[in-house]
Amino acid sequence: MRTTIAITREVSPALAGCELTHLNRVPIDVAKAVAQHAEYERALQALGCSVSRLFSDATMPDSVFIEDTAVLLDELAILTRPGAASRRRETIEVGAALGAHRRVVEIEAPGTLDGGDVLLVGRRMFIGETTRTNADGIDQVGRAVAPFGYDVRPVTPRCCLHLKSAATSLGDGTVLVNPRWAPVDAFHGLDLVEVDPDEPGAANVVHLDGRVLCAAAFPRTRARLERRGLEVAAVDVSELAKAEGAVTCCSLIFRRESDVNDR
Ligand code: CIR
Repeated sequence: MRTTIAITREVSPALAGCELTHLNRVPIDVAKAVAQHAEYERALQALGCSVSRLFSDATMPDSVFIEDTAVLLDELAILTRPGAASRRRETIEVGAALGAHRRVVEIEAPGTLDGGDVLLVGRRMFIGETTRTNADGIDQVGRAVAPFGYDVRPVTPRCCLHLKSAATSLGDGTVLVNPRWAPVDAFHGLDLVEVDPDEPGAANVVHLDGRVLCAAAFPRTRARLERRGLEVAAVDVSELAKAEGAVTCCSLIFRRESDVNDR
């Protein structure tokens, strides 16, 4: 049986001191966030993932959003240099954990990259140039992945933190998008599914082998996905959303190396 690994990271006791870009700061119930995060991990297990959780502490308020610290490909792992200076120390333990699974390459200064800006659709790798990810970071990714045939395409999302706030893959060349935030012209040739207009944040979903995990806050978009025949589970991540996080941000999902090599 193939093994899919999901690495998650504890909710920091300092979550309330998180970075915020597009949201106003409101009180966050950290205990509730911890409980929601545990539910999220159970949902990943229900999708077939083997979940492994890294520790956190009060020095890294945003550590639960582990997606931003790395990009996992079958061939290698890219350890990012997060755009927010407060988040850079998060990569230390993530790099150590990933070394057991992949060759690890690191983004170097002056490059910056957040994993939330990297959207892989087949061999097309769209990378958002945002407040977190700069052109140098994108160039470094391009050089690292060129030997494996990935086609890196820089794009510019609008009005949101990361590219994957605006668009995520549903597999088979299909992308869930908020057309007001996503660079839809760049997605020419792909099959686009739009979020419900009343749910602008709904484009961020985890897709795994034909099944989808979405935030419970977006029932109308969920219904759209179900009408397309997708099996969709929902998880309440309301406290994490107050820290500008969504469902992809809370895990690094990848195939076990031996399964990759078995193809
Ligand atoms: C931050 O601003 O870095 C965190 N408060 C939220 C990060 C969310 N990450 C993601 O969407 N990939």
